[in-house]
Amino acid sequence: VQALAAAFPHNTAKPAEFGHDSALQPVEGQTAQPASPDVTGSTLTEANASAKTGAAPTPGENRAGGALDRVRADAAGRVLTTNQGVPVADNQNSLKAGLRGPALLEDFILREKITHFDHERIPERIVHARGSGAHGFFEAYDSLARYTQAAPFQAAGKVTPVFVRFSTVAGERGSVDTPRDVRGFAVKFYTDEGNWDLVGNNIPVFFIQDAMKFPDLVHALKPEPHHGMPQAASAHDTFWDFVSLMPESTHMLMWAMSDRAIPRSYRMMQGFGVHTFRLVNAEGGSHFVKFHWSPKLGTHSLVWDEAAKIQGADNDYHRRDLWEAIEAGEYPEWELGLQIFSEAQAEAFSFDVLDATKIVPEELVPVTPVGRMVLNRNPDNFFAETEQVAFCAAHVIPGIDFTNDPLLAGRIHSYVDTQISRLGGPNFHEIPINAPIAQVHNNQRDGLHRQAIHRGRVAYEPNSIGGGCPFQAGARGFMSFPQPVQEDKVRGKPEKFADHYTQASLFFASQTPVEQQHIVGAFRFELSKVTIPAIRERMLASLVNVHTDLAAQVAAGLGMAVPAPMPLALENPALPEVTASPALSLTARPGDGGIRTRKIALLAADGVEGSSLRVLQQALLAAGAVPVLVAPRLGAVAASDGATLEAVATMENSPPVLFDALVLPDGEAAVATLAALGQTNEFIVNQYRHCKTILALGASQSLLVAAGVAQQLPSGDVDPGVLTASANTATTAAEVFIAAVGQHRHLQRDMD
Ligand code: HDE
Repeated sequence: VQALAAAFPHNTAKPAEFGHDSALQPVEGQTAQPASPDVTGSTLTEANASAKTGAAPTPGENRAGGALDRVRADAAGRVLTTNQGVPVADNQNSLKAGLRGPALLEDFILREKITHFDHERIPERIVHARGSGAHGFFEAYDSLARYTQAAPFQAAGKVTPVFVRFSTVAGERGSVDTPRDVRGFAVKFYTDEGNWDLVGNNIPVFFIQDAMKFPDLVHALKPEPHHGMPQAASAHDTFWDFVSLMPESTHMLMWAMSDRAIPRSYRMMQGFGVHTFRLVNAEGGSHFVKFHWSPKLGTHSLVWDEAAKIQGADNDYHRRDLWEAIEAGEYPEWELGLQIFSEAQAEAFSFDVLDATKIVPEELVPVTPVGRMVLNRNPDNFFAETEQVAFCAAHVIPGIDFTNDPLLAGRIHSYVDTQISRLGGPNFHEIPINAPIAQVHNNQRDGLHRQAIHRGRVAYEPNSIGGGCPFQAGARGFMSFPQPVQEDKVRGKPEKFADHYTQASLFFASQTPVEQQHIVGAFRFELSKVTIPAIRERMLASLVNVHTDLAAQVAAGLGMAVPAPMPLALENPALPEVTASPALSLTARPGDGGIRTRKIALLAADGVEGSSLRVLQQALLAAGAVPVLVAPRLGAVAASDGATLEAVATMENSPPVLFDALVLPDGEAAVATLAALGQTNEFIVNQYRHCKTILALGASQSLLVAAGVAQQLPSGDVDPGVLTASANTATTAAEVFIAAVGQHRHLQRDMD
């Protein structure tokens, strides 16, 4: 550590790094070049194996950090220089012939600065352009050696560093965080045996079965090419034209129209590997596997009206949420679960496991928890890390292998190919965020932006001059599972792929009534934006095959009759093993009912009853929530007891959709001020419509009445999310309020 600290720049802002007044700081002017790309010695030996490969690291420690520290730059206390390290005397004025004279071509400082600036942007990802990333680690619960030799699963407690990027799919890099869309869930494991990327989504199936259709899908989904609209939205003609002609997309559409596509937070959504992969053990034995990530906080979503409004209130809603949670030390955590099954089992299933439009129901193959992932560090630089990270479905390690899923096959090609143009050449694996912590030695050379300085004259194999190095790993290396293949070359699909509806129906049938209503609402919204009636009708004809009620309710919303069902590609599909799977409902994973990191608005104005608000504030803080005092203006709010409260947000800059729950204050004067503001009504009405918890203290109950909010549900039952209390019972009220917020939403109230 001392050698590292002496040699490399440091980041003062982060714990466990080297502050600039540290004794370990390099001497001013001293050349501080990394001596070798290897932190603990140039070769992997028995002696340094543990330190290098992470056999027994401390939980929470991120070994990728060491590699990245070498390139982290910190200008604190440093002089401004050119890219050649030449100190710059004047960063305000270009070089001119006389104060009012022409600028001189000779001004290499100006030209370097402008030229670099001109090239600051790189192409955005063709899909998943908008995303947010974080560092963390994966920790295995137990050895899975009987199934796989994959490095992260070799011992209980083994820790592997990860970098994760969450994303939306359709929108451009600067688009919003809360459109209705699939979310990417890409995990890069920096394992002892090289990088393994599990490039998944928050939905376990996909729109298409064959990579051949991917460019068509994306062209249909992206803004229409003639006018570039709509941004980050599937609610338009070309998308629905395509999917209504592709019945294989129906199952995925059910998920995409469900609340899964509008998560409350990246921290509150599942992730899936989607394809069936293979686990291979040291003896060469193979099992099929499906990967599942489940969030510790439970799966929670927005409601559509709220998601749409958040697009205006905070474009960076999910990015901010992830960033703030990690900065606050509220590290998001997921459990990795595996569905492991044999090829013989797979043969017997009513569906084909090579078809990415199908799930393996959990009732058929249970999900076994095998480890946890914790994200505990924000990137230092968005571009260097989150933007330049290059995930690739082809990045597998010994012990993980592909199957013949034809969608996966196309992905194995696509990711490296796209990085070559996005990141400007074939050496993007050397960009620090992409570089493995396992050593890289091969005979690939040169290309744009080569970083490594290869020594010696040997760049071929076999060789004798270099002692035969680098040499093949043989049985220790990656060996493809020797699956026998002897077939005719064909373009086509196996028969089971043609069953487009059984699992779409299974999904719909497995939802709660409220979730079903949300799916109906989403189809209505999206199809109402379709301008060509024939497309709407075709889609309805497809939905009839999923569920007649679904089709009827969507048709009613569109003012259309239910058409005849779309003809089936497969008349008599195999009988499904299960017809309802509770695990498919978001309610299956409620979390622990806690309210950690939930944002709660406490409205206030001068004259507010201070003690009850403070009780609430303290109770919420103690429960790990984020109480935010919101007032008509920033700064001091004079409470009626003479105390001063500090408003950190205004009703103008922090609209109601940014909060998970609302507290209305006691105090006649404050309530009178709030009653006169239109925003107060919006706060109450939005929180109510979005099924959140509202607590009205004392005099503010009149605000509820004014907003037309009842404490009774239409069913006559008491609404558990509309609470009132007198200021002196604030302590008890806080407990009830916290329990109610822990419900996430009171969907009994669901209305619109
Ligand atoms: Fe991707 N996908 N994809 N995809 N995908 C990309 O790679 C592609 C698919 C996924 O945060 C691209 O680096 C093809 C399924 C994620 O950087 C590109 C096919 C799943 C991300 C690409 C698929 C995914 C991408 C664009 C069908 C879930 C973002 C930029 C054959 C299992 C990764 C890039 C990040 C990104 C190709 C289908 C997940 C073009 C050809 C299915 C999470 O290479």
